[in-house]
Amino acid sequence: MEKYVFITGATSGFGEACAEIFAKNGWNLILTGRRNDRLIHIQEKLTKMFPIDIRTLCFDVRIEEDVFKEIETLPNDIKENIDILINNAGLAVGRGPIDEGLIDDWDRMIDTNVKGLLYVTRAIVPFLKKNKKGHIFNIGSIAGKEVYAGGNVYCASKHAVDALSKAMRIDLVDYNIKVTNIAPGAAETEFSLVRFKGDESIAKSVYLGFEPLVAKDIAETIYFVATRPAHVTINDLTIMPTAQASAAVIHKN
Ligand code: NDP
Ligand code: 8X3
Repeated sequence: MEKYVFITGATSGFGEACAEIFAKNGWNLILTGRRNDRLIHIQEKLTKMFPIDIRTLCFDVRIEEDVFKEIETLPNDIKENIDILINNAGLAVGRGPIDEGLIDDWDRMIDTNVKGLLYVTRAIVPFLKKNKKGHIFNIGSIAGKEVYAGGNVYCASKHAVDALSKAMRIDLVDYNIKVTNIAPGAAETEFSLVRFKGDESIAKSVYLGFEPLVAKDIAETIYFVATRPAHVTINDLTIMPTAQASAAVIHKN
């Protein structure tokens, strides 16, 4: 198979799990993130297991110049064969009332979850458009459908992703490009460790007393959506742990 899947935030969580499932099914990969050691490790591991081509690009999605410069380094025949873009890189930083929020935390979330997603999309869409086909997955969140106490700016950034998914779908429908918004509930990845700035005990406590989603649950769903027939598109999916009824309601034992 010639086709490539371009994944942002492939160094852990959902992005890494997507790399694994697409690799297992014979897709070539372009893996991106800031932690180059992890990118190389995943590249080496999957290349040993599956007969596919894997490229890695190490960049911070917040730095516009680096996003375009790094993507430009890919050979033309690879860029032209990108079929799927998974806009997954993202994070929450901090959780608390609006009047106590740290401006730097807000900037990190908006710059990564909204502006970074836009930069990568702007760099990749011309190749999909030229092929008159492609599929963009935007990883939103239940936080992009609802708001919850202390979630203010993270929720706003994911509401922006939700809006962008709808807008992209309209802008790209004439080019046969599918756009799917994926909105997960609580999933145990490195997400809470990042949100609580490395505090492992708070991060672990988020998932106590119920069975959260794991990264593979999201990756399997994305793979299912990506492999529907050409005339079928799934626009939006909210995926929750069974114990979670809404952003703020989780049944805990
Ligand atoms: P992880 O923390 O495990 O993964 C986040 C990924 O994003 C990492 O690979 C990280 O790579 C990358 N990333 C973060 N900031 C940047 C940046 N500035 N530039 C490039 N890459 C970056 O968390 P998840 O897998 O859980 O999160 C993936 C997505 O899913 C996020 O958008 C998150 O908001 C969303 N989400 C998560 C949920 C959850 O409960 N876990 C639920 C709903 C949505 P690196 O550090 O190497 O740059
Ligand atoms: C991550 C899920 O509920 O912490 O997007 O916002 S939540």
